[in-house]
Amino acid sequence: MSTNPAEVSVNKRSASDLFESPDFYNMDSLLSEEHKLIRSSIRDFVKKEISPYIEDWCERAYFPYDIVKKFGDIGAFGPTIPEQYGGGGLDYVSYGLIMQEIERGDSGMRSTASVQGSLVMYPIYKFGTEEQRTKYLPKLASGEYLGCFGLTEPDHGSNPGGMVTNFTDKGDHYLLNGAKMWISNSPKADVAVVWAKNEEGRIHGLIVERGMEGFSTPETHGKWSLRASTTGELVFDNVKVPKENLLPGKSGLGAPMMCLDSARYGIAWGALGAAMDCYDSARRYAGERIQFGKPIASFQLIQKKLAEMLTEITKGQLLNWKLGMMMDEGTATTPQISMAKRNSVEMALKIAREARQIHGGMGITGEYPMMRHMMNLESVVTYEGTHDIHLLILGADITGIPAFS
Ligand code: TGC
Ligand code: FAD
Repeated sequence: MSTNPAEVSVNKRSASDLFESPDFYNMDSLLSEEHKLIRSSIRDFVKKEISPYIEDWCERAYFPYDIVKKFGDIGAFGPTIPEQYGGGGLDYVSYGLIMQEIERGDSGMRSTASVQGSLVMYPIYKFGTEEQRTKYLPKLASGEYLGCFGLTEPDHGSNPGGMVTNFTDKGDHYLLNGAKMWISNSPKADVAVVWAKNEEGRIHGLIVERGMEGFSTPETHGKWSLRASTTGELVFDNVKVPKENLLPGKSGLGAPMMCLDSARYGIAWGALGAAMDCYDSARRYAGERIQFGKPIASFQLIQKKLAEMLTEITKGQLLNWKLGMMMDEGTATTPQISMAKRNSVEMALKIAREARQIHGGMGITGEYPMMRHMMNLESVVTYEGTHDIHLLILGADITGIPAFS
């Protein structure tokens, strides 16, 4: 234990969440009063309900199920879904800001929220019947139900079009067989939006409910990343799915890909939040940590790190804000979303590593957030399309030549 007063005060201060967001280009001038209010209420929520506990949850690989109801109460589920179905009726910049603030707290917590909103509520709203919307959306919005999204399979990750999970028409119901892997929220989910092929090999979405015979959700253990998020499989062994549970509005791979557009957009903002948290911690620590008789912030190499971090964060803020505008206009394209997701996650990973270095040895402890963010971001750089798949999406857009296979 150090006897250096400066070091002790750093350790004590880091026990509480002092986060202040960088805004070097006055991005706030581009936000409405409502945007700022939403952001500050989610930030306050994170400081009170997530930051004090997150290190402990992650150490114990514990998913705090209570957070589901709390997210429902603050409107974190389905912010862009119309209010008549329990959603927030908000724009995409609001959605982005909510994801940014939650992931600033922890990527696993953001996963819980973005899966529910973009990958469960969105397809039910977009492709579901009025009965499906009324039956599921209000309960998902309030947090009474937790949902998950099953696209990835053990042998089909980057190539979801190759999926083998399938259903056959049995007259009064469908019979569903197969398995999904790496599914966020699955062990605790009440409902799953599952993508499966019919007898003609066409992909459809089905709503599968916990309790249906032959449906199980084994948990995936041993993750060194997203430890406060619960991940598992979805196993379908001759599950009888009522015909009214098929999402009729769209079929083909394009249907789940549209959901991914919305979720990847949220991740672009979320990862920016994680980067801002690491930068903020590094900036504060550099001002307080004394070496060679001076704060380490007075050394040029530390200033270089901080200056480069702020530059990348500012570029990311501008990119995300502009993308939010295009999402609201309905003009954002999949490659544009890929660029923002890819940019944010790579930037956040680099910033987490640099910020960790600024904290020296202290940076490897749970007293500061960088190692947790860094480990979480290793999932974020892989899910919702890997870093290289997004590069190939951009490459195909630039050249007109898909290089996936
Ligand atoms: P490709 O031939 O390009 O397309 C097949 C059909 O789909 C259509 N399509 C889209 N439609 C609407 N919006 C989009 N964004 C679309 N992208 C594709 C396309 O027009 C075509 O339609 P049609 O009518 O001509 O058949 O498909 P491909 O098989 O070559 O694959 C392309 C590729 C590799 C880019 C794509 O499959 C991909 O993005 N792979 C990555 C998979 C992925 O992202 N998985 C994510 C799983 S969910 C998850 O990770 C959740 S983590 C949640 C959390 O915890 O936060
Ligand atoms: P693979 O597809 O096997 O890829 C392995 C490597 O090969 C990667 O580096 C990839 O970039 C590379 N590669 C693959 N194809 C190509 C190519 N054509 N050209 C060049 N390189 C290529 N999925 C869901 O459906 N729902 C969820 O809720 C969900 N949550 C997740 C939560 C966590 C914590 C994690 C880790 C994953 C989650 N996923 C979920 C799955 C996630 O989307 C996949 O892991 C991801 O799409 C990659 O698939 P894969 O792991 O099978 O890797």
